[in-house]
Amino acid sequence: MALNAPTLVDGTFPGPLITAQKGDNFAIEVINQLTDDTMFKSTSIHWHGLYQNGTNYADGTSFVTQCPIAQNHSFLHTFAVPNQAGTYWYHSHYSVQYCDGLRGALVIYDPNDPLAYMYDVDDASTVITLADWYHVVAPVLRHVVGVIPTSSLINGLGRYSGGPPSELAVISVEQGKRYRMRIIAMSCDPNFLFSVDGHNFTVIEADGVLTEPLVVDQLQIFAGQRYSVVLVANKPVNNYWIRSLPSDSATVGFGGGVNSAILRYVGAPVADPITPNTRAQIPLVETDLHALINPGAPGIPGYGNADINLHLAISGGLPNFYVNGVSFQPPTVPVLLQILSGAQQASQLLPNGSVIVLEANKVVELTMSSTGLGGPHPMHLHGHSFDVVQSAGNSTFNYLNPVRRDVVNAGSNGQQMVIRWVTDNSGPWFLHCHIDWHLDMGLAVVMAESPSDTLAHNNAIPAEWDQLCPIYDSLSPEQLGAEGS
Ligand SMILES: [Cu+2]
Repeated sequence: MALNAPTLVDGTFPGPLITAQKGDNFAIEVINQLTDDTMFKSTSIHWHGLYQNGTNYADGTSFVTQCPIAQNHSFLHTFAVPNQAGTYWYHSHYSVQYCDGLRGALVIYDPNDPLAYMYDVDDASTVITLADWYHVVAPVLRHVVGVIPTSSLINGLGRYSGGPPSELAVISVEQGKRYRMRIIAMSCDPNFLFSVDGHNFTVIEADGVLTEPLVVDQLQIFAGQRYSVVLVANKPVNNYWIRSLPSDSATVGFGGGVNSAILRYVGAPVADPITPNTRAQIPLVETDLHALINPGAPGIPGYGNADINLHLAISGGLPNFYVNGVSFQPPTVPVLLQILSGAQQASQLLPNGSVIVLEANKVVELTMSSTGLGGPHPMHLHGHSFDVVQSAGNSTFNYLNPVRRDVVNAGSNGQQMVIRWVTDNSGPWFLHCHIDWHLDMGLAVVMAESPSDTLAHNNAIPAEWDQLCPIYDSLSPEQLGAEGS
């Protein structure tokens, strides 16, 4: 893929859909042709949701797993994805660069999907990306306190308050068919309330993990999250509004087709829908979602009964967030390079106070509580899915069959969430708020899994990776672009 003007993949927003079949090996070369001096000119690309077990160096996380790719350089990401299928995405993981457009969908299809009997159509036409859009570049916005997006885009199209009645995204369906819609929240900030007028739909996947089918008529999806839903086109031939109400935007409501796309049955006129917005009757509740395959959180059930019981407290707010009192600042030397160079203890690893060392093959139970402002915070862990044993705002625990995913809402002031995973993937993995502005304000830590095993576990690091830091570190301010300012 080529990154080019202004900050896009192959010149489109969202970037091109990457598809694969379950079990495929990936080889993706990122070619950095960014030239716009008002934006960031270095980059790195993260493949959101893919575990990268044994290929931590290909995770694409600037200053955690690699140095950024400099302008006019490239980096080949080779990795395997055994045993994962579902809805993923890719985006810049360099400062707040993805807010300027560097984001796209990635879908791994399973030829033996156990839920394939539920739908007839699952292709590029049923991928639905929800994004926020800013009319000011990210390197400027990151210095503005209290940024809100100008508007939202569905599959790259949308209208904004005071703007022209531009074209909207159209999802075409044939009456009688069943569609697997893959909904991806690739926003930098807002979560979205997603619904389709006149239609219920059945959730079957959360963040790349199949769920027991659950019928809803609205879902809230946080930045970084994905859902597959089956929509049955069994209503009269017509146009219906698809609604995606952002939690935060300068463009509010649905007047004039803002925050909307069109579900158009074959045979319906080419016209905007006139369907009314109705109150949700059965909105998605996260605790009603259950992993379909091999359900159950790892380890001994019961709060505090894991091998490693961690508590991270989010505090602060604008302009700085803290995790257990420390605001994350990217280190100069990527954490992976520090580990490969011999640093193994938390006390040796930078940034000081932001790296948590975990022993290998242990069950981790992480509680994240929030006392700061700016929530709800969608927290994303690289390198794993996790079981959500307590959802924010919910007092009950579920160790038997909780939802398994890779981004979870940690809630707002006074709330907490609890997740579990197994440390079976040696390497440094970022845990951060997926509101990109919050990440930039320090809402992140690094989980360094078994540093003493990292070299052996990641044994195919290419020579090209070694060159990223010397090249990046030698860049002039002009070559850096706006981040040099
Ligand atoms: Cu946040």
